[in-house]
Amino acid sequence: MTNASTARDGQQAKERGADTLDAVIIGAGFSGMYQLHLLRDRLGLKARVIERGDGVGGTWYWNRYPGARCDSESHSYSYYFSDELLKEWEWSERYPQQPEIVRYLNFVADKLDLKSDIQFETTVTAARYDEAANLWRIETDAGETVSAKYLITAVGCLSSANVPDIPGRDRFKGDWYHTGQWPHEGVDFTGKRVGQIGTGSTGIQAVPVIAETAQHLTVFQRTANYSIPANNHPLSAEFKAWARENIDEIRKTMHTSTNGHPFLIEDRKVFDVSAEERREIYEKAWEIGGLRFRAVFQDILFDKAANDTAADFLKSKIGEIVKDPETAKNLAAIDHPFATKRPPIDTGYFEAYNRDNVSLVNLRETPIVEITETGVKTTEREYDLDIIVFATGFDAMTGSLLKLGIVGRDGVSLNEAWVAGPRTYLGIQVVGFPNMFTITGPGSPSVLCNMPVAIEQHVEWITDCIEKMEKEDIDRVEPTEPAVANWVDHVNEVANATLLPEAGHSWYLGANVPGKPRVFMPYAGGMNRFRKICDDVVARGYDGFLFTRDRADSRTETVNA
Ligand code: N01
Repeated sequence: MTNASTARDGQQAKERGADTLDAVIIGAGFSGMYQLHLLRDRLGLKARVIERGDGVGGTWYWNRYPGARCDSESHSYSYYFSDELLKEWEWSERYPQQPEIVRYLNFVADKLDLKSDIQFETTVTAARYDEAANLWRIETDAGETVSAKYLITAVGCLSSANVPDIPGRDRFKGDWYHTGQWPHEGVDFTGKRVGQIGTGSTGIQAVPVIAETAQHLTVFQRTANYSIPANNHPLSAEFKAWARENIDEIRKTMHTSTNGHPFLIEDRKVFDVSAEERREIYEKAWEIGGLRFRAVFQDILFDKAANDTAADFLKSKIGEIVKDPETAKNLAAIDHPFATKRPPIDTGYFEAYNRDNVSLVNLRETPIVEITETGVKTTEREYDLDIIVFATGFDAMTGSLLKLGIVGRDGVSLNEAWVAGPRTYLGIQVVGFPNMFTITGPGSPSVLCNMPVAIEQHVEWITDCIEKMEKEDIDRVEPTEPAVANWVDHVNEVANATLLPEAGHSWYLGANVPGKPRVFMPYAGGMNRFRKICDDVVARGYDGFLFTRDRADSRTETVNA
């Protein structure tokens, strides 16, 4: 399989003692699995993945809520490092459902024999940098401490569930669930009065499915949201053959595109065309469905007037679909420009409100006061419920990292280092945390990109960096403070050049978690541009990174300045 497996017994690995690993990777989703494969099978290093769940899948292992489906098209939601894997796996639908993604990741894990080096059902409780030994000491809830030169976090951007601290939450006598911690055995809504809080991408997917069996579903909406039909459908034999035969072309498009999707953003601007033509373009994009809608004009995310045309079109669609005028009005009362929050795509979301057993509560008009023993109480009335579903999102991008108990040089924790918000260089490394790499960390395109594309780029970059270190006997790498400062400025600058910060309550800004610093976290400059920046950094001798080596006289020398 791939050139990666040829170096399984590579010599670069230093002997670091039988109980010391070269690398510990935290998390067995898309990123941790690929990182394990490259470190173990390409570099020949001793690497272990530590994973909380009892199986691979990461985000998709936990997010088993009704209707869970990816919004990247399945033929692009795959590893592209191996043609063999691509040819052997067949997706069944345009957008893959959660169980199929987990099956896919198990297929890859088995094919690459990854599970033997994944320690399941183990939670990392702390990771401390031991400066004298230049090792990370990783503690787990199994009571063991594992030591490794490299610590690589592959914990995903949307893995730390945000369950809002609504007064009375613990008093509720019925059952409640967060969509990101869904029971593996599923939840039976038959004949139940269900309340769902949250109408982000998750909530919008869950509503139509829960509505099918619940006696009644009450949706509590705080911020109204745009949604575009997924137009999901089974993939034809022709399409599957086309995808298999055009791997290079598809990969090239994904690597060239701004968001890592298998389509490019059109060059034309909104006001380059007449109002009539624009309407036709939007109509056609609505029919095609999915995130391609956002790509029909290049200035939707940059020019408010341009954005308004898309926003108005999408709001008008809500009015056309939803029969009850009051419900339609509340659903269309959207307060932010289109695509400034992650645009959900749906299967029958707005249509669900035409069912007799679905109703909407506009929390902007009647906010939740408390959760009672029997339901949810707003300023207007109490709703009796058997089940509450929290589709309330995540402590995104930093939450899962900060939970790991990471402590760097001089005893400074990551929580202390990021007290005013995350500061990284390229989303990959943090000052004061030598040899720690964060795959798709804050400051990288990650969530603004088709994730596997962002993940492959980061994992390959990290692997190349570690390979250099192992070949050249380098002991440490970490970024310089000026490089981090410049990068943080650049991340802000590119975000501020877009309309993205206008969604003031978005999780991109950390605004959904009380007390979290408001910092625009993902890199909005585009995946293609980011890839080039990372390549240029390497071409300039890892500009902005400091490599150091311990000498025999126990002094430390700088390998590059
Ligand atoms: O979370 P969200 P999500 N009282 O934060 C509401 C990815 N994803 O899980 O907007 C009442 O977007 C909150 O209201 P408001 C994707 O990147 C992908 O839906 O803060 N309401 C909002 O409506 C996505 O963006 C896929 O006012 C409260 C909702 O809960 C990301 O995951 C599928 C509340 C949270 O929306 C997160 O999506 C699913 C409170 N106290 C997810 N607190 C696909 O691939 C929060 N809310 C398709």
